[in-house]
Amino acid sequence: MPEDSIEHIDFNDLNNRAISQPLVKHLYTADPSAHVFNGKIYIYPSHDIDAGDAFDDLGSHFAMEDYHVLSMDEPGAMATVHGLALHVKDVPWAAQQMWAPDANEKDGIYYLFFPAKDHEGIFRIGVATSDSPTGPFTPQPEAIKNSFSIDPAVFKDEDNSYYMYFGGIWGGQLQRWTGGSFNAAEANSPVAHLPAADQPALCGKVAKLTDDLLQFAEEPHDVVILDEKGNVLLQGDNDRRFFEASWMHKYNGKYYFSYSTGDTHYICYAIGDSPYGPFTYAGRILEPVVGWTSHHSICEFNNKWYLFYHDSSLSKGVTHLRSVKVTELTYDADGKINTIHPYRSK
Ligand code: FUB
Repeated sequence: MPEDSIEHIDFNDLNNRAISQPLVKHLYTADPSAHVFNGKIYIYPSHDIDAGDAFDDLGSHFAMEDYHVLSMDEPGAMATVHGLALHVKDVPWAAQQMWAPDANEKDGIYYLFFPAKDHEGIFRIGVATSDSPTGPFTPQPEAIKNSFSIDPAVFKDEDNSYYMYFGGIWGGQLQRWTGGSFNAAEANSPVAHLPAADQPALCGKVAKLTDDLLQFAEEPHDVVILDEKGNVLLQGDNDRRFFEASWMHKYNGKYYFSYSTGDTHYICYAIGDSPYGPFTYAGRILEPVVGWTSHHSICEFNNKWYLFYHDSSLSKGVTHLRSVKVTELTYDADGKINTIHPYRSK
């Protein structure tokens, strides 16, 4: 929901109409990546703070410094906020802006994947490990080699391969890498270097991870999204094209790639037959929430599916002070996801 409409919102009314309430209220959390480990739900969110940075279209006001993991016995149960999982000051290569993380598990080791700006102001993606799903996590000394941009989401396929989906335009810098190296020109413009509106949209990325989950095993591939006629989505198709917040889940043998459309505030999805795609646009999962960003994850628990998402209702619309929520997600008989409206109509 765009910021300019926030002053007209009656937040008491909105919170009464919200389909779900914040999982925690004593700190702000966002960008929830949910996983089930050992029968319990673990949520890896951003930890939103107000660091006083000016609002801009590069997202400088998202000045997060650390991560705390949440856990729940089941959806609807009370969420526990665990201690410090990782702080930017303990990551040698990172300088600032600990944005949306994800996690996964392999052979009893838990991996936290996170983006941050390095000491040159370039977003990279790092890995930190722990023997506990709640951390504390020990970071690798360097970011993943050749990593760039933001919003890592690590998907474990049924053959035990792990894939990282990532990328985000505007402040996420994905458009600065189209020439193969970082383009620092017009540093204050969120849209410089984006394709023209009638050109194929910039794609999110996917790369298989090495067996130790610490590096890319291959050059990242484009996550191509096609329309119903098999044409690639165009950059000007703001209601459907990729912006940020990748997620992957599998349902009935199909790969569901979901993402945020950013400046149009939708969570959409596209379906494919391989983790690499191509994916065909299939619709909206979540209509706009209060706050500029929308970011989600999807996970199955006890044969039901859940959407974890965030909004800025608790902070009364402050874009960078968000709260994680959860609601059930359902499919129709054809495997299409039923669109979720985050607030009941009046
Ligand atoms: O939380 C900072 C950024 O906002 C995330 O990386 C984006 O996905 C958006 O939610």
